[in-house]
Amino acid sequence: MKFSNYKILIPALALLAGSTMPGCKPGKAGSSVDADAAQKVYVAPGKYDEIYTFMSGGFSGQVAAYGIPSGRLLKVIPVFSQNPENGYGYSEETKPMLNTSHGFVAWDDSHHPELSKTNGEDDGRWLFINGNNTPRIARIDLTTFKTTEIIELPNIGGNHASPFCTENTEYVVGNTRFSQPLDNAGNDVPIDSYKKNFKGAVSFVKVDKETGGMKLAFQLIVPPFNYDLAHAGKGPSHDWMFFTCYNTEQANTLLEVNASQRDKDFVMAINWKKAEELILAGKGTKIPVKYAHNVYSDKTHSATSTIEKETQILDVTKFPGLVYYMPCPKSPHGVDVTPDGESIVASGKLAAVIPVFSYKKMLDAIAKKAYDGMIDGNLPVLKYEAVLRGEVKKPGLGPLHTEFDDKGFAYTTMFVSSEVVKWKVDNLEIIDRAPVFYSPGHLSIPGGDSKKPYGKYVIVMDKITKDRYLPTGPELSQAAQLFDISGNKMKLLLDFPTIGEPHYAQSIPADKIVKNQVKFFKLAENTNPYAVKSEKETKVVRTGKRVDVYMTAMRSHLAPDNIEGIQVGDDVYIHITNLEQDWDVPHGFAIKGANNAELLIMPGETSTLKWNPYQQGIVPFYCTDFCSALHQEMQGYFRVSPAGSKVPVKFSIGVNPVTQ
Ligand code: RUQ
Ligand code: CUA
Repeated sequence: MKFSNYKILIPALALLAGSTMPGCKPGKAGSSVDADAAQKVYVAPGKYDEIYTFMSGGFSGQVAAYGIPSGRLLKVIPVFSQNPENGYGYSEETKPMLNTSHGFVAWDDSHHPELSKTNGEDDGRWLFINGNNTPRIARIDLTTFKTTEIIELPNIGGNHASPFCTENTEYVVGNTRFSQPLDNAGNDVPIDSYKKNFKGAVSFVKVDKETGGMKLAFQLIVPPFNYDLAHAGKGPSHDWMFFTCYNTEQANTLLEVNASQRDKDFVMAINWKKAEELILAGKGTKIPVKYAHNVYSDKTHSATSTIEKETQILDVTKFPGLVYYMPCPKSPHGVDVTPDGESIVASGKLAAVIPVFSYKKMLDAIAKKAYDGMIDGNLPVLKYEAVLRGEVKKPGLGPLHTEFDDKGFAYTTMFVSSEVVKWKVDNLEIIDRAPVFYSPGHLSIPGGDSKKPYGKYVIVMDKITKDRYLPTGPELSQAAQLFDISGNKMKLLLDFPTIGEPHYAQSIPADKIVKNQVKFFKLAENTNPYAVKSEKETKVVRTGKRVDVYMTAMRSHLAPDNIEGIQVGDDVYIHITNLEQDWDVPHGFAIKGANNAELLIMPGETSTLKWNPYQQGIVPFYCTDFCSALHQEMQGYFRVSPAGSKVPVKFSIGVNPVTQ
C-alpha cells in the first residue's frame, strides 16, 4: 500500500464511517406519517397478520418470525445458538445440531434467510439461513418452525454470500467471504503468500425435492477475492448464479484501504448448469475434508451428527465457459436479479451510480469475446459497456441492496445517505426517495427476490437507531421500518425493534405457511428410544453410574413425581414424553441447580435433560410452562444420596406407588 493512496481515500471512508446522519432527527421527516398509518398497521385482537417476515438475528445466531403489518414478534426460532428458553442445543436430542468439525459450536452469525423456491416463487416449505462464522447452512421446516438440518461447509471462511436458492431450489449456494487455503492444503503458510496460497470456494448444496435434505454436491475453486452476496438467475437466466466480489486487489492487510483501490471490482457470473454437467461427467476431483452434517427427525425427535470426509471440487481455471466477470463500480455489496431474470442489479458501496447489467448483453459479450482482460490467465473479464444495460444515476450514497415489487419498480437501500430509493426497472428513472432512520442494510418486499413479487410493503432493516426508541443503556436496539409501497410514493407506517442485528429478511403471504402447520406430534409415531406412551410405562433404570428416568408430562402432573436412589456423581438422564395430543400444550421441565437449561416439550415429543447431581439432598423439579389451572402443582422431588449409598431406586406418584 502506498501512503499517498491512503490519504486520498480518507474522505470517502470518513463519509462511510460518519453515516449516522446526525441531521435526521425524529420530529422531522421521520415523524411525519400519514393520519391513516395507524389504521394500516392495526391488526385487531384475534386477527392474523397478512404476511410472515423471517428476519435474521445476526450475532444472535437465530431467526425471528414477525407478523406484518403489525410488526409483532411471533417467535424466535433457534438455529445456530443454544436457546435456554426451550432447551435447543441443551437437550440430549438437540445437542448434535450444533456439532461441527471444530466440536460443539453453540453460536453463529446469521445473515440471510432464504425461502425455498418452486418455479422461482416462494413455496413456503423451508427457510434456509447461513452461519457466517463457522461456515454452515441451516434449514428450518416451516411446518414446525424448527431447525431440522445444519450442514457445515469445508474449505471456506465466512459463509456470507449464502444461502441463495436456484430457481427450483435445485441447490442452495454459498460462497466464501474470507478466502483461505483449502483445508487439506497444509494451512501453515505465511499470510502474505495470500495471492498464491489462498482460494475461494463456491459451495453447491443439493436439496432433495421431497424431503429438503441437503448434501454438499461440489465446490468450485475460484480466485481469492472476498465474495459478498449472490442471487440466482431465473427464467432466461435460470442456469446462472451471480456473486459480488470485493477485494479483487487480493489484499490481506488493512482492507479498509487496500481493498478499495480499484475503480471497479466484479460481479462474477457462474454457469452452474455447466458445472453440474461437468460434475456428472466425472470431472470433479475428490479431496479429503472434514465437515459436520446434522439432521433432526420429527419421528425420533432427535438429531444425529455425521462427520463427512470428502468433497469434490472443480478448478474453474481448467474449464473454460464456467466463469465470467462483469466489472462493477467500487466494492459491490448486493447483487439482485429482476423478476423477469433479464437484469442484474449490483450495488457498489462506494459508487455514485447503480449499474444494471443485461443478461442478454452478457451472453452476446461472451459470444463475441468482448473481453477486457483475463483473471488468473483464462477467466474472462467482460467489457463494462458491453454488458451494461444502463446506470441508475445519482441514486444517493452507499447503495447496498435492491428488491422488486409487482409493478415494475425496484427499491434500493442507501446506507450512507439513509434512504430508500424507488426506481423504474425499465427506464432506470428515480421515482421517489424516503428517508429511513438510520443506515439501512437490507430491505424485504414479500416475494421481492422472486419471479412473482407480492409487493404492497417494504420492510427496511436499519443498522443504527440512535434516538428512535427509549434509550436502553449503551446498546440501542436495531430496527425495522415498514413502508406502504402500494401507491406512487412510499409511505412510512411503522418502526419496530428487532432481535440481534437483522441483516436480511424474507417475507411471504401468511396463507402459504398457515395451511401446512403441524399442531402437535402424533404420540403413536414417536420412535424416540426413550419415549413412553403412557404413565404405566414410566420407570427409573440404573445401569452402573447411569440412571435413565422415563417420565411423562400431562396436565397437571409429572410421572413419576418422587424419585429416590439417585447418588452423587451419577449421570442422570431424564427423558420426558409429553403425552398431550392437542395444539398449544407444551410442558416445561427444570431441576433446581442443574447447570444446563430447562426443556420445553411439545405435545407428543420426547426430550432429555442430562443432570449431574453433585451434592446430597432433596432436589425439586417442576414444569416451567403455565399449562393449566393446576400448573403450580406440576412438581416432584429427587432424593440424592451419597455415592455408594444403599438407598434403593424407588419412584412413585400418588398414594399408590406405580410399581417397583
Ligand atoms: S449483509 S447490509 Cu451481511 Cu447481507 Cu448487506
Ligand atoms: Cu405442565 Cu405447567
